[in-house]
Amino acid sequence: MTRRFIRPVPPAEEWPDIAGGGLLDRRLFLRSGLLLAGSAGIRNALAQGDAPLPWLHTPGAPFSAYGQPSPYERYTARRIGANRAVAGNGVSFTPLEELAGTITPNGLHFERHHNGVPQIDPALHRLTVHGRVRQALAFDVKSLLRYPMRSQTLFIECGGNSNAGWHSEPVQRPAGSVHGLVSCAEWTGVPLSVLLDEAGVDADASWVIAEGADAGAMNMSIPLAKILDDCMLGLYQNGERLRPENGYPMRLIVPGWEGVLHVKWLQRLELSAQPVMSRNETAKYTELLPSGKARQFTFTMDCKSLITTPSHGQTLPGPDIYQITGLAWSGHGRIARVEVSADGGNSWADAALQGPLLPRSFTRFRIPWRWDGTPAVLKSRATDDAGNVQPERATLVAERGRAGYFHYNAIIAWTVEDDGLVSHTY
Ligand SMILES: Nc1nc2c(c(=O)[nH]1)N[C@H]1C(S)=C(S)[C@@H](COP(=O)(O)O)O[C@H]1N2
Ligand SMILES: [Mo]
Repeated sequence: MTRRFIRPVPPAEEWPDIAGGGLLDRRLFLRSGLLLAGSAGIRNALAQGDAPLPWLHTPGAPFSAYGQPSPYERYTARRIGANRAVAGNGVSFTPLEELAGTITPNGLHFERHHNGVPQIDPALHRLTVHGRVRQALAFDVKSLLRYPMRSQTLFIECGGNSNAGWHSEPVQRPAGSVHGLVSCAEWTGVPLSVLLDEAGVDADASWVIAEGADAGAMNMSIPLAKILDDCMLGLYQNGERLRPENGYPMRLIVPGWEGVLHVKWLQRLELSAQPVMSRNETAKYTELLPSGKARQFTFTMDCKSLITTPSHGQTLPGPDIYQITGLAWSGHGRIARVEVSADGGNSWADAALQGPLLPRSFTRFRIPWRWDGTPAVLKSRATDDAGNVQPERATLVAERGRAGYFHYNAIIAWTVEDDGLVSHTY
C-alpha cells in the first residue's frame, strides 16, 4: 500500500480571505498543487486521445548549433519603440508579462540605443584607461578575458522606464511595453578596481568618465567611489558573451544605478577631478522639480514592483482562484516585502517572495486570489531592506511634479472588469 503525504486541503470556498477583494494566504499554493484542479482548461488525461500527434511517430529535427525558441513562442518578442526622429535612437521593451522567473533571456533583454548597434570586431577593439592615473593603459579583449572575474545577477533599468506614468491618463499598453525598460541577467566580468589598480589612480581623481564606441561616442560620469566599490567590466551575459545590442564586446556594469551609466561598447575610462557634464547628464536624465530646482545625478534606481499577471490586455476566463504574480526590484538593496491589494489599496496582504533574495536584482512574488467576478483593482507595493517603500502615484506626483520624465517608480494599478478584461488604471 502506498502512503500519501498530501495534507488534506479544505475546499476552496472555505479558505478565509486575508485582505479585501479575495486575497488568500500566500502559503496556500505551497500546501497543495490541487488548488487549480477544478479549473476550466484541465481535463482528465484518460479522456484525451483525439488527433494522432505526428511528433510521436516521426523522427524529430536534427541538432542545431545555436538553439532558438519554439516557433509557437514567436510572439514572446521585444516590442520596438517606433517613430523616432533619429535613426538608431530608440528602445525595445522586454515583454515582462510573457516571462516567468527572474532572469531575462538574452534575446529579450531590453535595448536602449542613442545611435544604433555597432558591429564591433573584438580583434580591433581596445579599452583605454587614462587621465589622472600613474600610467595610461590600453587593454585588448583577449587580455581582458584572462583577468579574474566575478558574476552577479543584477537588473538594469533605464531612468526613463515607466515614464508614461507621468501622463495624465493611464496608457493602455501591455505591462512590458510601458514598464519593460528593465531586465535582469547574470553578468560576468572583471572588477574595475582591478584594472584601475593597475593604472594607479591619482589622489585628486574623483570621477570616471566612461565612453562607448558607438557612432555618438556616448559618455557619462560616474563617481570614482562607486566604480571602485562594485562596478565591473561586463563581458558575459547569462553565461555567453554579451549580445551586440547589449554592449559587445564589453560594457560597464554599475549595480543598482540608472541604465544610462551602464555604458555599452566601452572604449575609454578617463579618471578626472570633475564630471564631464555631457548631454546625457545635463539636458537628459536631469529633472525640473516643482520648486524650480533640478534633480541631477540621480543615480540609484528606486524601489519598485509591478504585477505581470494579471495585467493589461489579459482576460480572466471567469470567477476562480488565480495566482497573482509579478516582479520587484530596488537599486538600494534587497527586496524585503511585497504587498498586494485587490481592492485598490484599501487593504493589503503579503505576497510570497521567491528566494534567493539577491540585492539589486529581480525578485518574483506570488499570491493566490479568489476572483468573484466583480470589478477589482490590483496593486503591488514593494519595500526594500533599506526601508524604502514604493509610493502611490499621487504621492510621487505631488513630490516631483509632472515636468519629470525619469525615475518613475509609483505603484502600478490594473483594473479587472466584470467581463475579466484587465486594463491600466490610476
Ligand atoms: N555607448 C552607449 N551606451 C549606452 C547607451 C547608448 O546609447 N550608447 N544607452 C544607455 C542607456 S540610456 C541605457 S538604459 C542602457 C541600456 O542597456 P541595454 O540596451 O543593454 O538594455 O545602456 C546605456 N548605455
Ligand atoms: Mo536609459
